[in-house]
Amino acid sequence: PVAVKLADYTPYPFDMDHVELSFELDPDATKVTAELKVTRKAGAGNAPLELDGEALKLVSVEIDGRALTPSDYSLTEHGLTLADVPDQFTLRTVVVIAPSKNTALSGLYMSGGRFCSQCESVGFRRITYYPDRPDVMSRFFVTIVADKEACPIMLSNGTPGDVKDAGNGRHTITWDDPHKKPSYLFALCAGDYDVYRDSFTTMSGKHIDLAIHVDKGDADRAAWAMDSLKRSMTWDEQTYGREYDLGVFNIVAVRDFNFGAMENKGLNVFNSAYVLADEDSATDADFEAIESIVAHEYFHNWTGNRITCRDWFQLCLKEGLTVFRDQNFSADMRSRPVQRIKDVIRLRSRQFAEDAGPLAHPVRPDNYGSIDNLYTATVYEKGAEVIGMLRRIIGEETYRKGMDLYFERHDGQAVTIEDFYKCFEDVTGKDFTQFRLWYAQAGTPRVTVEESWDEATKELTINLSQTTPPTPGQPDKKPVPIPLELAVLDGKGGTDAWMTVLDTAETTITRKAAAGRPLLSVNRDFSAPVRVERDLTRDQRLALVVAETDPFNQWEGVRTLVTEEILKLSEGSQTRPDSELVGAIAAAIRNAGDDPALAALLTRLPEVGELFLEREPADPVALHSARKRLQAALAEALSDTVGTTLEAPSPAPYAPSAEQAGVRAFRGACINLLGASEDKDARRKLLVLYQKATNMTERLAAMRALTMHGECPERDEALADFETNWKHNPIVMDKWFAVQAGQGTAETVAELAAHPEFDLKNPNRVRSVVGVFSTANLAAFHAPDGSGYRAVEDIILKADAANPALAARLITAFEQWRVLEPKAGAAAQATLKRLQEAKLSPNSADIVGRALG
Ligand code: DPP
Ligand code: ZN
Repeated sequence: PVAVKLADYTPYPFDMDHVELSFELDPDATKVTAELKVTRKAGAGNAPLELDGEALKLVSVEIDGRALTPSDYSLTEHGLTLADVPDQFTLRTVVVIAPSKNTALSGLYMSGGRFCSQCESVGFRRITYYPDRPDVMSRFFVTIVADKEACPIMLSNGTPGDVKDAGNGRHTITWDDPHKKPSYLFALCAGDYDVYRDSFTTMSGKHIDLAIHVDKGDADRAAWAMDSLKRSMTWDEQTYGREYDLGVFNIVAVRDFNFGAMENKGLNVFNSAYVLADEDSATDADFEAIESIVAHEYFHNWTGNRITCRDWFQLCLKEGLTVFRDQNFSADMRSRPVQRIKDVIRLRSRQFAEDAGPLAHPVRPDNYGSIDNLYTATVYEKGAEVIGMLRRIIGEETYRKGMDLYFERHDGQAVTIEDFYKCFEDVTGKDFTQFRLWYAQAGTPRVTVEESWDEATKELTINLSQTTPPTPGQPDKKPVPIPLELAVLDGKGGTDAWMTVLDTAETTITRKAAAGRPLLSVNRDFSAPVRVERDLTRDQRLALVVAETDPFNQWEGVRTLVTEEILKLSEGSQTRPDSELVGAIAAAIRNAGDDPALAALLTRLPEVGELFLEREPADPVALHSARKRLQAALAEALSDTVGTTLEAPSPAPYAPSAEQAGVRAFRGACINLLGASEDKDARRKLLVLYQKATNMTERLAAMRALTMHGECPERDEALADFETNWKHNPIVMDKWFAVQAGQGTAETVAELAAHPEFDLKNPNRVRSVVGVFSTANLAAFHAPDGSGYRAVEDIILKADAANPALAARLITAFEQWRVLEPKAGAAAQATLKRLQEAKLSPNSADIVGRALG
């Protein structure tokens, strides 16, 4: 594919401020009529009218009621161009599309027999001819005509008019969205749903009707999503002063969806996995994910919809900012330190890996081959970290002032990162040019910390330096401003904390201590998304963990210790886990008992993928085995705690509260330790835990722990029982597939792919097998004989033919081939080369090409 470049941006030469769309819904042949009021912009010369369009059957084109003939326009597979058009006119096009044949899940398609749409980024051009770019904003009027029986409910953006009879068993409705919006925020859903309804009164007293549309029989399972929505609405009022701006807010859950969810104006469409939950069918992690995704999409109403992106290079303008907002919402709903740790785990395992490989790109890229491939951990997660650093540097109050100015100045506009930062420059009087390097430079900065102590002056001298490694197309990097929260600790709870912004390559700080040599705590609360390198001995690290007063860094200290231990075990410089270290970690876990959610996180060992970044070449098989040995040692050291924890009953009656979830998280961590335990009785205990579980969190934990033991009758019994009980619930069955893909071998993948319920057309199902296997079961995926790659190659090829966005995402699992031990590395490279030879979609070809480099 030809790269699109940020530097080539030019404004669209026409305004299109009024759009009337009419849909005559039919799965095989939907007629779409579009009436666009077009006005040439002043100074736009005699530019032609260029409209995007893909996979459309053009029926007619009219200008101001006059029919055009094919000689009046040029039609290609990418769009429609009209060379000579007046300065002001109405364009009317009629096209026919086939939602039932749309397997790409972009544009208008069918899911579960209902109509649904997904337009971000460029799906609208698969609905009608249109300038499908975010800087063209229009007021949309949408008329839907559909069969009364098949589609009793017809939804689009904005405010609904009355439903009227349309003859022949059909009915019709017109939706009016008063807020101008780009085409990617358009949505249409129609079909037969059960509806969970509620309402909300905004801070200025406006009444909003809320509704969540789900599969028949599922309405009760939308209660948590609704509760999350109302809490999100309140939070955005209280935290950002943002009120909802329409009389209705609709959510539709669909089973077949490429994203997690989509923030269409007034009509959010969700992957049903992020809507439906109850104690019996969903885990605490599911409840937590629903809460955060509902919030994320709702928060987009202001950061994304009211103010949108000028072009797709600015994607982080809405995504990074909105992730930052949803992370803070979750922190306020739950525990701030626990939320921070989880966010950092996610950042490290996905974004740091991306930043270190061939797909590395800046938070705001300056070119792309395929826009679908830009929805990355870097844009989302690192984009959120950058906003977090901004807030840390200027302080919460000033951050809020800058955001207020941003909302006031740019409401109704499509803007850039520069526009956003101009607001912060205006409220602070500071220059953010250097700070914006965070948007332009790829790669994770490394901060090296060295310290020396002068006993005579009682001064600790701290030397800080930074470098950012080269990334594709960016050999040399400049220093970025890194806000580092630091503290010296006296070991008795005394903490002298401050923040330093490291904005040069190197700096030296001295800090006076009252008494003896203090311990230095660095990057507290993970104040910057960097890798901190410190040359400390194991004993120094242990002392730091004990003295630490920042919960994040306490966890971080334990993580560093276990990481070093796993590396030693994997390299053979040590054969057995060091019992002193294991004892110290077990003690830290027991001491954290009053915060079980934190204790659960301390019990978690870094995943193999996180360890890739620590050593090159990475040997996933050796790392996996080392990790297992350490986990078994920990299970033994904590066997009493595990026993007493699991003998106690699970909290009852069940509530998805943060408090109960914390208790269950630690119970889950104990169940997981039983999965690693070499105790002969562990499997039997796990089967009993599985059978007696009163909620999905513990039931699933027990089943997963059983699969950690490999093939055994107890595992088979649990898997068979689970399948029997849940075979009619696809969201729960995704877990059944995922648990097996997460532990098994290439053969397991082949078996799962041959299962009658495996469905290549359903992204959740494909991801629960191929996605989980290739990102969470790295020892098997990167097997040196290439068997793991062969297991997924064919599935990826088949998926690509139907759904390129899905396939391209799956291929990113190969991005680390260069850091792998030679055998696996060669097999991965060979697989990528075979994929390159195959006829791939542009999306997948883009990833393969960049991965091979
Ligand atoms: N639906 C995706 C998200 O909210 C893309 N906007 O992140
Ligand atoms: Zn988003």
